[in-house]
Amino acid sequence: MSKKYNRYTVTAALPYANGPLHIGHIAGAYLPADIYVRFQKLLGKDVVFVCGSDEHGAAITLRAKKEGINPQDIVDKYHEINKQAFQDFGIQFDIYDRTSNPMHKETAQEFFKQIHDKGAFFQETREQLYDPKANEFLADRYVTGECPNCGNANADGDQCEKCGSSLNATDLKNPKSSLSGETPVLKDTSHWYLPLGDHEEWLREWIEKGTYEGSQHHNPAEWKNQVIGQCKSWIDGGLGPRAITRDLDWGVKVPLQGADGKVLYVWFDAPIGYISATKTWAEANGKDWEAYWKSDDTKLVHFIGKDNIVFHCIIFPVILKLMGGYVLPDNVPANEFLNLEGDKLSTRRNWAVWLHEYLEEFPGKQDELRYVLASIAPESKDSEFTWKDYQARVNNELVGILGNFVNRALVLTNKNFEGTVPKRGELYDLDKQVIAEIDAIQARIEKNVEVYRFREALAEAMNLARAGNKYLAETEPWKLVKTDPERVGTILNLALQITANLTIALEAFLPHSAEKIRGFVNIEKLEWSKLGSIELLPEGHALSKPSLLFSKIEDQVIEAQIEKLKSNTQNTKVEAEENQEVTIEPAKDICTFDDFMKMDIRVGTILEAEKLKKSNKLLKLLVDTGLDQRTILSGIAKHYSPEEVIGKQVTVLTNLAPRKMMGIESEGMILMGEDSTGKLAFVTPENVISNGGVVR
Ligand code: B3M
Ligand code: ZN
Repeated sequence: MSKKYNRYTVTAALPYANGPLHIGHIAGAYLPADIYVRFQKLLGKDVVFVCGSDEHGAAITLRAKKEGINPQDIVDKYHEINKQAFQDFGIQFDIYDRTSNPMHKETAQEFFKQIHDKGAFFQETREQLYDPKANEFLADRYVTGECPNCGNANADGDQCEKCGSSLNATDLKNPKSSLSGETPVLKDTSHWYLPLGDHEEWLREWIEKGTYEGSQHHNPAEWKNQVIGQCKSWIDGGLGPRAITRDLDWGVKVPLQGADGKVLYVWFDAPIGYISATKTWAEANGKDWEAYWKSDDTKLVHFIGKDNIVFHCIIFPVILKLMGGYVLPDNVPANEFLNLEGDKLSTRRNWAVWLHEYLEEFPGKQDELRYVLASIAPESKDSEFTWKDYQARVNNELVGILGNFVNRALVLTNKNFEGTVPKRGELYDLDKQVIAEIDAIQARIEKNVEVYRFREALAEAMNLARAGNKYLAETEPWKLVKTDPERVGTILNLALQITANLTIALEAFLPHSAEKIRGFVNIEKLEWSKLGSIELLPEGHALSKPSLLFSKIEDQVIEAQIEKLKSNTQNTKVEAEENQEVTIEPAKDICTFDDFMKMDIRVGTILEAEKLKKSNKLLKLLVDTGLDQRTILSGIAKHYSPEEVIGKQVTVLTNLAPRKMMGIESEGMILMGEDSTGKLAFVTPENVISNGGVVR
């Protein structure tokens, strides 16, 4: 089912203006969004690309308290730093707004007031955590403590950075106030609540079947498994009422009498920031903002990281439905997490590659980082950035494949045909083969971009350069110059057509390089529809002098970055683990090949996951083993939350005799590696393969 859309509203998660951006933010949401928007604009679509600073919430006020300045100074500082970094990196938002703007406050208050006046909230006085020393109620990030789901000792009051689950501050074990370090006490306070449970039925229909208000809204098969899985897990777990106001003095004031000292919960107001930003953009560009949020021929796509799924797939859709007349997202292609050099990226521990620092230390190398992050993006599972891999991809792929091809095509033409496109003569098999490659590239890229598979789409674009290199290697024009100049002309004509095609194929991914190559072949930006043509450069067309597209990254540059990372971070966690005494379990008796062959070990995918009320060790999993879908109980609940494992490919011993635990039949075993320090890890295939793949 592909609905007809005339307009696109694309949003990227509003980064908190309490710190700089790192490569995890870029790979998680902003680069995929930018590629998708550039692509749609290449196709001539009507698109608005919206983002901006998320400037409220405890994440901001905490930072302000720590730095001894007021929240407005914090957001002013980081709004500018982040806005500039996005711009310098080439993320082309149509507007980069901020939620401290009056337009946003007005819009958020209007949303709250309208929904409140419909009676959709209820007000209640409940016990909240209160810091007796700081004399303040503790919202969300003002509290840290042990995550009840995964045991992370540093979970925030509203969200656990480790397992992504969303929490209420009172859920935390051994809570500590981030203001004074004191143990908070419980104290009564009144707030407004959104009874999410009232919306369970339509939310479940919308998530599982893609239907909404009686018609087909979108195709759930186009949504990522981990997004659907996390939402189902949330809905199955019971959608409790959600407090949507807070006792804070920084934020959007609650627009009601008797609500002094109360502001809107940041996750109520922030997503409305997409709408207020669209309003501001529309005003400045003579557009009708409502067309981008209220016409059902508008495709709304939210680009986010997996820790924001519940807010974009459950809470914000409920708010939009309660407002009435707004479109719901056609897709929320959330990415998983990017890790860095074997550890999680962390602002707190300064274990990060900061975007603004990269841009300073690698001037003019935006596309190198775009290429590497797009190539390793955590689209279906967490992935890893290492500086060694960055160097290898730049040197072997950008320099070795793309740069090398473009350079050879241009240098040979400049040298043998005075820098003009030569005549194309008779075509032989090798020519026809490469022409077929050129012709096929458009569909290959399109089908991947439309389903948010940007890694594959970029690989397809690079395959055009690979095909060009292969063509030159097989035809060897440099050997024919003296004996058959006409043949050389034909070969270089086609090589130059490939070069011009690369400017279209790469535009959405490597816009700076596409522009440089356009300069080399002396053409303007070409429409997407021209991709695949071998008539882009007419005979006699004058080329420009080429220069090197990319330069190699030297070892010492990488070594310096790794040193910098290590010296920057206070990563005691890794040091502590490294110092822990590791003992090795004694080897077991020899088993025969026949013994091993009795075990039927398969690759499978975890479709659903939930905690068991009566056990803090077991997770109940629904696993697609390729043979079937089955329930397996796994003793990993202390190490992983349900949200973390959904969508993960795992190794399953499928013919283990079924056994009943906690009254539930468990059919098989998920294979895990566990060392003597108790550290646990899944045994997963290196690449995604089909479920049912046999482990031999
Ligand atoms: N400010 C990003 C985060 O959780 C959060 C996104 C808001 S999107 C409306 O870091
Ligand atoms: Zn957790």
